[in-house]
Amino acid sequence: MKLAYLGLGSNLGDREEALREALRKLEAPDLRLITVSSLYETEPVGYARQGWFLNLCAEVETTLFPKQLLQRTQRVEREMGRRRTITNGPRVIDVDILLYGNAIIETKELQVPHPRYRERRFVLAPLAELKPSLRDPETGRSMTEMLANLQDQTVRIVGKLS
Ligand code: PH2
Ligand code: MG
Ligand code: MG
Repeated sequence: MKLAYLGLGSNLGDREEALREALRKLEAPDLRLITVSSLYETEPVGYARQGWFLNLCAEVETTLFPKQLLQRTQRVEREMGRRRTITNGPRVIDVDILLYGNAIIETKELQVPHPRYRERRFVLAPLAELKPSLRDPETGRSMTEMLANLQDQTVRIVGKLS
């Protein structure tokens, strides 16, 4: 069993329902949701001409190996009609593997920790809510420390998924 952290985001259609559906589809006997963060409404990062996102993070317990976990997240994205178009552009659903235990993985198709999560308030705010003292396996810095060092990017808690 490993603890992993997933980051989910949506900025097209019924964003809240997309997050709810993705969590439902991810869960299985080999992947259990432990805790789901609050819902955050977040300013788009990387490509400004798109709507604001709803983001959340989930702590999951899984027997899947990292590649299998990636296949699960990609299957859910595909089933929900995700099309790969503009980098960082609008999407119905995005499911990213942020952390997988203390693993450091550098392959062509999968990098863990997620290569950009340390600069993203839309990831660190919900992660710090789930586990403020959790440390990045590469730098040893806690989620709270990394969050404190970020430039502004607007995020606000809008509630919990029902
Ligand atoms: N995802 C991106 C790029 N930019 N901005 C916000 N606010 N939330 C996201 O989930 C997001 C983003 C690429 O996956
Ligand atoms: Mg992403
Ligand atoms: Mg992604």
